[in-house]
Amino acid sequence: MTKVSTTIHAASHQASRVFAIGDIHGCARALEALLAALPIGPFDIVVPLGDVIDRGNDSRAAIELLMSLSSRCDLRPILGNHEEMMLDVLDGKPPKRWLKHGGTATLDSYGFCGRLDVIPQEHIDFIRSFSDIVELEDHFFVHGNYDSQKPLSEQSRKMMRWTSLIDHLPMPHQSGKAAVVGHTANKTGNILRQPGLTCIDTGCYGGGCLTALEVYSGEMWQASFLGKVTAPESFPQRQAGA
Ligand SMILES: [Mn+2]
Repeated sequence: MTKVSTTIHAASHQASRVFAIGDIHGCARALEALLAALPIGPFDIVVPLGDVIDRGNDSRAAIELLMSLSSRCDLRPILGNHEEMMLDVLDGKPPKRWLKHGGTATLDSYGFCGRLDVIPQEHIDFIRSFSDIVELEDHFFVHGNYDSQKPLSEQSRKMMRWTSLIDHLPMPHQSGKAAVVGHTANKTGNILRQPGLTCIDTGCYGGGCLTALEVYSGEMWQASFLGKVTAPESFPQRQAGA
């Protein structure tokens, strides 16, 4: 069943912002630099869009960074297809598919030497707490994709976490809410913006960068794999409209 975490964001609350963060994929150095640059306050909502783990060199540290972030904002992580594969293996499914998709890097970051219990239970509990969808008053957040004609509570696992925007570029959702997604990487660093849909996966693992977007202002922060941050004032096209 779809786990929708519904939060009605109080738009009148001036102190509250909503930051979405793209696919981290174990790039802990980029995440650490990005989090240090973001002006996150205790009333702000932060939505990592999933695929925190796999492929990059430090999934363990990426998970730890998010766990500590949860004490200083309203953190609402989304489950990606990579977390789904990890949890499937922890639940007893064969590991072949996960290992083939970057799971070995995650296991290495935990010092795996044959036993899955090297992964701390609190990390597993944290990942199990991730939502399929986070729904606010005017936006919703999902890892990869959606069926525009189905209610958010009826989206399929395959659509939410596995379907690329290259295979299915959806129309605006029937709810009228704007979607913010990751999963389909654009390694040029450009985010995809079209009516009702924004994709901020800029492929940090594999030559791109890690993007954070404040959804109301459109302000964007990006961190390179090595942690060099570009802040909103450095994006001239945004300053012009400010
Ligand atoms: Mn993905």
